[in-house]
Amino acid sequence: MLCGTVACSLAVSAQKAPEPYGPVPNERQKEWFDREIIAFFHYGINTYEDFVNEGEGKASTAIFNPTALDCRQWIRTLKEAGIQAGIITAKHADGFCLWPSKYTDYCVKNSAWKDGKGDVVREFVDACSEYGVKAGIYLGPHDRHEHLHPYYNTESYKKYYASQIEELMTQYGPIWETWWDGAGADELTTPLYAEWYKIVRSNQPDCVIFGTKNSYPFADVRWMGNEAGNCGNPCWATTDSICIRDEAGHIDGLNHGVLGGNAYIPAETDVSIRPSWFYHHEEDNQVKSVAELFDIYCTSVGHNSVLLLNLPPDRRGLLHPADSANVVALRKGLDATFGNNLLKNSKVRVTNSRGGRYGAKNLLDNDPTTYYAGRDGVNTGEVVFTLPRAETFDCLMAAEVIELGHRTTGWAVDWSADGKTWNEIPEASALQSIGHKWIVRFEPVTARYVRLRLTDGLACPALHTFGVYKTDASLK
Ligand code: IPT
Repeated sequence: MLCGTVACSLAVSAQKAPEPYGPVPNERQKEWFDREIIAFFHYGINTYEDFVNEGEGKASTAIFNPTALDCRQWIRTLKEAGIQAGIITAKHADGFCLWPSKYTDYCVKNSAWKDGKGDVVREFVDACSEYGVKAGIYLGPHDRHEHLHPYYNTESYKKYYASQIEELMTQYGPIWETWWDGAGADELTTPLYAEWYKIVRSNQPDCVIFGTKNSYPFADVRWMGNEAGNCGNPCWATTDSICIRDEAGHIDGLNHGVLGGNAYIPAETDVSIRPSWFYHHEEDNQVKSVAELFDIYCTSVGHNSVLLLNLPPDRRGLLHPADSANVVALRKGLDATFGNNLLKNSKVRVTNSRGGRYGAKNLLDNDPTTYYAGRDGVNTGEVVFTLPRAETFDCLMAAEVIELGHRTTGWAVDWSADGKTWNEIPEASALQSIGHKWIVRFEPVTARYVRLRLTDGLACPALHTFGVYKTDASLK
């Protein structure tokens, strides 16, 4: 059709994609977000000491002697649990290296394991590549073993760490994430990290960097402020690049992020499936239950974050069956719950419609590449869903188009039996951030009508998913 009128050209331009608002994710951050759960493997010399999680760097290398180490078993578990990335502690704070580093004797080459010929990092990256899982590396910046040397100073340590990160970034194939723990690392200054950053970025352009404290200027992703899985509500992916450096004084910058912050540095949620970071058989009966893992999933992945879940291998060098069973059961329960959006066959009515390809039906099609958007300059609106019949649900999920930035800043969800009298869901009555995924759980309600109210925003709404769900019994 030829279209020469003003009205027609307006209609066409109204169907253009919304412009991004504020800071937006880079390619690394987008891919990181979509993986949702990453496994953390705390494994090393601490595993072979009695109840040590932060070794002093004095334990003898001889004690590192797994009897049945099999990284393929770890990664098979990830596959079963639908986890697509893993990070291994190549060197924790004790300084013991899981690979035969040229630059130290404090490593596997002086252990009894495989007569000193083994390389755990190699076995790990090989297993990851065999199963199509992304491999990440934690090279602890803090190193107590090096501190024991009389000639320790940060200048010599800079070179030592640089040589080691270079070994790991150049000899082990693609490294998908690297983790700069802030624990015990206060003396390591930003200029030191600047040197190390160059080595990571030049060798591994796609590597996501977890940074905090003094490594923060190089971070793709931030710490979220606690190790209990509790991301703030709200939890913005944007932060203020200054305040985040001081964890003690500005914990909110980590846990909540900063609305309108000048940098896009989303929160990563590190939490262990056991009380400790390293394996201790005394904790075999304290493995987090499926219900606890689901709680954590909802307050991490469901709070606009990525869950970095620690599964510490045992002294054999294998994942304990209790850990594996629960993480696999979590995945089954997640699929059973979120695989069934009870709104899927609803009629959808919307007050703020951009039109064209951006209709609100896109919220229900389970396709993150299609989305609902409002008109430019109209930042609020309502979407009402009429279900074919009343359904009972106890959970809801919304997802924004993260490429377009944080847009909606106030939202709520109501239900109705008759489409006239509306009831607030108390837990969903004054929500703020959405981002990659926002999940809310509540007492079950039975309703034929559901209303999503977008009450505040920085730009017109752009969401690719909205749903209500019934939590699978296996997660309770
Ligand atoms: C805490 C560090 O201070 C922080 O920078 C980050 O690395 C975090 O660990 C990772 O969990 S210290 C910890 C004892 C809370």
